[in-house]
Amino acid sequence: MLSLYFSPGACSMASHIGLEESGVPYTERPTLLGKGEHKTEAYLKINPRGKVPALEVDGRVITENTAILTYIARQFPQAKLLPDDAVEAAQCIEAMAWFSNIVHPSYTRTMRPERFADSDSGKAEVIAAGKKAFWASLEEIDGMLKGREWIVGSRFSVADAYALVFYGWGKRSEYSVEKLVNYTAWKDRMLKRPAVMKILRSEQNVLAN
Ligand SMILES: N[C@@H](CCC(=O)N[C@@H](CS)C(=O)NCC(=O)O)C(=O)O
Repeated sequence: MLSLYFSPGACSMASHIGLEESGVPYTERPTLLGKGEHKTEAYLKINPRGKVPALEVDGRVITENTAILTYIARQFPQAKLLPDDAVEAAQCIEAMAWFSNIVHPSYTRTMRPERFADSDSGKAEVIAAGKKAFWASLEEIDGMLKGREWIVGSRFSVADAYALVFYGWGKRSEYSVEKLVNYTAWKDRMLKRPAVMKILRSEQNVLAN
């Protein structure tokens, strides 16, 4: 029995897409960040860090997209969500760790500068540095996709599910994502996947329009 705690528009979309791609049944537990539902006593029992996503597996909980997506891919191998080759599988996890450690936190600086500085000028500097770093990450992802159809290996993997979050955030925040030709062509390939489109629509993501 799987239950996914997620908030539309948040990074939890990566795990949401991964689960949908796996084809296994799961229960959706929307936990709306905008309404503070991630800070309620009930949710803090699920994830004491107060973050989405969280995946409940028969009463036990996994947090962090990288761990959730790796679990889904390994638990449901028939869905082929990790490359077969051991090095490529590790590279898939490598990409997700980088998304989580570097790419996501740079965007957080642009949206939540008050977590990093107190003064108005300090916050402005945090936003500017975050925007620069986030754009550099988008360009790096564009480079990773040069001459390739998928982030790692020769087919869709959970790393692709995760990479779509940042293209969507870039578009939502009016970065010039269309200039990233490889990333944009890959995004168009992603939109052809029924599971991806289903989640984009259900989360009312900007990429579904
Ligand atoms: N490294 C974590 C990041 C989780 C995270 O920061 N989630 C955000 C949404 S994008 C969140 O729940 N933020 C709520 C908050 O910080 O108050 C992961 O990949 O799962």
